[in-house]
Amino acid sequence: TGPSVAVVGVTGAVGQEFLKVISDRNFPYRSIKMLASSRSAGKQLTFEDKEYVVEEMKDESFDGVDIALFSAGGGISKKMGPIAVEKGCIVVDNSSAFRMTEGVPLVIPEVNPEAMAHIKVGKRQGALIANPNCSTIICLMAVTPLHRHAKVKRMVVSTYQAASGAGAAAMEELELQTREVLAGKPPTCNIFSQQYAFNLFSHNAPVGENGYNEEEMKLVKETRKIWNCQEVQVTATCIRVPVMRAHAENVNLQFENPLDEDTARQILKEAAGIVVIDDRASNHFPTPLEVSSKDDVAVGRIRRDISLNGNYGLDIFVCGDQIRKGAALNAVQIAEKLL
Ligand code: 11C
Repeated sequence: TGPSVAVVGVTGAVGQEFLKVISDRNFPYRSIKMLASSRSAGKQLTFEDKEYVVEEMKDESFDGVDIALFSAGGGISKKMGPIAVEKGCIVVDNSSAFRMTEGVPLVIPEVNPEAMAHIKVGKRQGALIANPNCSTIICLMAVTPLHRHAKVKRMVVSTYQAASGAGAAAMEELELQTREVLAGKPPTCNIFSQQYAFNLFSHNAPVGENGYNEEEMKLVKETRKIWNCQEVQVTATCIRVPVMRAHAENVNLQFENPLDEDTARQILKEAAGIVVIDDRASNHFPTPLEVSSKDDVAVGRIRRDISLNGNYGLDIFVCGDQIRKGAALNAVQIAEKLL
């Protein structure tokens, strides 16, 4: 019983996490295909005590597949996503290829499951569902419960993003550079053009004409689509920090309606997928390390924005595992909702 599943990009950081999450959550599947590029084809892998051979992805790979979890980059998604859909497969795509395409739901299951309510598995009716960018998922997990209560008017996001967002090779480069710098050697810069270890820099995404990089614009555009709220004002500054796999974000919020910090803390404590870590006395707040490999997004530093009169503004600090809730877990939760 259960759907037949394909994992596309199975040898990558997110691909590997798809398998972990499927196993951890006992996601019911009838069969599972391990797909990748020709470079990885033929590799052996063990999953839930069974041996699999990684197959080179071809058009026929999707014959009879009910759900395909894609994380092999935007180019592969653009090329192979529509082919899979044509064959009756539901594609949950982790890339940015279709996020802003009209008619493609952009879903965080705790936030807007209604956007994909019309898509059902088992009917052999293909469909695309997009997984939002990791920074957007982590931000909106924390902000949406507050938005539902007091309506966000303006949001200022400052991110501190981990190496994992740039893939397994970036994580390896961070480790290698750290060793090199400690040994007094020049750091190897293959993935990023500058020293990453013991440093931080503006996110590596291309910078557009308005001075914002693509990562920042994703926060702006994806928030509006997910909330179905074009009028929300969003600005963002995205920074890459030498952390392995969890993103941190400071979010400054301005509301239309009043929301005091105690009520906000209570709302967040009751929100699905959120853990509140907000201990002022011992200065204990969320850290990337504490949320690494965890499902929940952590929120702390919940405080009234003193630059505004009354209870119309809050600052919060959010941390979430980039590979898990920022990518693989969110996609598998989407697949669970489809069942
Ligand atoms: C990062 N969020 O942390 C990026 C990477 O649109 O899926 C993922 C880019 C995307 O660097």
